[in-house]
Parts: sequence; structure tokens; C-alpha cells
Amino acid sequence: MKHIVIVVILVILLTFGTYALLQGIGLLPAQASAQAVTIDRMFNLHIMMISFLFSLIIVFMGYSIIVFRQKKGDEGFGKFFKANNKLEIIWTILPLGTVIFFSYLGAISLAETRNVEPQALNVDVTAGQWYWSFDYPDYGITSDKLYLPVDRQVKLSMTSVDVIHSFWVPEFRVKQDVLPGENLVKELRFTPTEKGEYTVRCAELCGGAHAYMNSPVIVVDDAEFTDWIDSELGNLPQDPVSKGKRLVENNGCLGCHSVDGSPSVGPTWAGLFGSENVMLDGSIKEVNEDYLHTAIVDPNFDVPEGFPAGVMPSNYADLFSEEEIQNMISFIQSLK
Ligand code: HEC
Ligand SMILES: [Cu+2]
Repeated sequence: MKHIVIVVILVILLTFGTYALLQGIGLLPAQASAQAVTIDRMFNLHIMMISFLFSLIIVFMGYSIIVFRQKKGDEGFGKFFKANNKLEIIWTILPLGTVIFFSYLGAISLAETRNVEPQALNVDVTAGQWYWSFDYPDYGITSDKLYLPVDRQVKLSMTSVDVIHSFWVPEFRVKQDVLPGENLVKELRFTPTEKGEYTVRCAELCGGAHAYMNSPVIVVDDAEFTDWIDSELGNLPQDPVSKGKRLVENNGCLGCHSVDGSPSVGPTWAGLFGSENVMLDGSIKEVNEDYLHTAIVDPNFDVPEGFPAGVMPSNYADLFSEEEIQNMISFIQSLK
């Protein structure tokens, strides 16, 4: 009896200690969406449970090892009993009940985070190696940043142009895989509740630059959001060079090409036009409009020396119209 009382007290103390420690080290980043509240509540319950189970096992084990250790000259067996139905029934029912209770809480929380609000803002998300692109179909805007109004639900409809990616903003807690294929649009809803700048990361290993597949997520108030929409609409590029700039920004070209001469996965575009390029086979070619056109629609036709073949996507002829390709060429031409 004395042992039991001591062990119970120790378990309670260690449970609170472990829980306080786990809370103290800040396991989770800032809580910035309505869904995060629900998810953090579940996290918190799990951490309580983990603290208790950890203490239960460690205290019983530690206490037995220290207090009931074999003393010098003690050669016999310790006291023991065989089979105890009551005990076995209890330690089956209790964990089973706990697990069922948690799955019930889990189901409720899942439903809460999937809550659909009719006035949600629509954003179509395209993921590709290695970029995110955001379309606002209600406004006709495409951006490489995800601008969101605070306290309004956003509905993301997401597809990938190549491999599996995964949309993840840790501060919002929710995460959704993004799959290739026309009919595999994946939906994700959340309501940002804190203004600020966050980062969307790709949470699915998707190739060489996976770790850099980050884009800014900017949560602003309603007025700032409207301003942003207006400025995007007002600034819609008119001339071919600005249109081309917009296209290469929004389609991930700049993930592999620099515009200022700095090294990257592919050749820099600074000073490319009009230069003489050394090819893999040693031949020398003048970079003119035809050369750039071929380089974009059929990247493996001419591979410049010092760069890997087969890395640049080869489906741009299908993705872009002829006019869009011409605009991108104009932009590359404009880079001295
Ligand atoms: C995943 C990386 C990657 C992406 C994305 C990418 N490229 Fe490339 N690009 C390369 C590599 C590597 C080369 C050099 C090898 C080759 O030609 O295949 C190259 C070559 C080129 C060249 C020829 C450069 C030269 O010096 O010969 C042009 C022009 C070009 N890319 C345009 C584009 C445009 C426009 C886009 C976006 C619509 C784009 N690239 C997207 C990797 C990429
Ligand atoms: Cu990815």
C-alpha cells in the first residue's frame, strides 16, 4: 500500500513536469488560422496523454528497479502471482475506451477544419518543379505570391504540372498533397486569422530544388487586399517585355535561370541575347530569336556546354501560346 501511494504521487508529479516541459519548449509555430485552434487543441490533448503514459511507465519501472532490486545474498525468487483476470480486463478496457474517445475527438476536429463557408475566396494553385503559382479566377490575376485577406476563408483548388507536391503553411497547420492530372484537383480550405508574412513550403520530396520550393503568403486586411487587387489589375503589363517578365516570374523559369548573371541550374539570361554560345558538342551558335525559340520549346535540341540536359521542362510548347513564347523571348532579349 505504501508503495502504491508513493508511485501514484510520483506519476502525478512527473506527468505535470513532463507536460510543462513539452509546453515550454514551444513545439508549434505561431497559431495563425481558425483551423489551427482546433488542431492545436488535439495536439494539446495528445501531449497531455503522452506525458501521463510516459510517467506511468518510467515511474513504475524506475521504482521497481531501485526499491525492489536484488539485495546482497538474496538468491530466491521475488513474490509474484500468475494471471489476474480483473487486472487484464481493466487494462484492456481503459486503453480501448481512451483510443475510441480520441478517434471521436479526431473525427469532430476533422469535420471542424473542413467547415465550408460559402463566401470563401477562390484561388487556383499550380505547383511545379519548383514553384507555386496562384490564380485569382474572380479577378483575372496571376501571382507568384499568395495574398489573402484576414478572417475570410480561402478555398484553394490545387493541381500539379509534373510530380506530387504538397501545400503546407505550418502556421495554418493544414496541409494538402497536390497531384498531377487534369481531373485531380485537390481542395484545401482555411481561414487566416493573423496578419503577417508566412511561407508556403512543399512538403513532398519532389526533386533537386524541393527544399527551395517556397513562396510568400501575405495576410493583409480587407482594404490592403483590395489595394493589391487594384494595383495588380492596373499594372497588368501592356508591352511584350513586361508581359514576358510576368510570364517567366509566374511560371517558375526564374527558379533555374537568373536575370543578373548569377549562377543557377540553367544558364543566366543576362547578356545571353546576341552572344555566341558554346554547345555541348563544341560547336558555336549565335543566340538570336530562333535560337531562343528552339531553346524554350525543344530544350534538348541545343544544350549549351556546362549545363545538364533533360532538366529544363520540355512541355512548354503545350503550356504556352506562340504569343506568350514571343513575349518571353522579348523579355530575355531586353536583358543586357
Ligand atoms: C528545372 C529547371 C529549369 C526551368 C524551370 C527552366 N529552365 Fe530553361 N534551362 C534549364 C537548363 C538546365 C538549361 C540548359 C540545358 C538545356 O538547354 O536543356 C536551360 C536552357 C534554357 C535556354 C537556353 C539558354 C542557353 O544559354 O542556351 C532558354 C532560352 C531557356 N532555358 C528558357 C527557359 C524559359 C523561358 C523557362 C520558363 C518558361 C525555363 N527556361 C525554365 C533549366 C530550366
Ligand atoms: Cu514540390
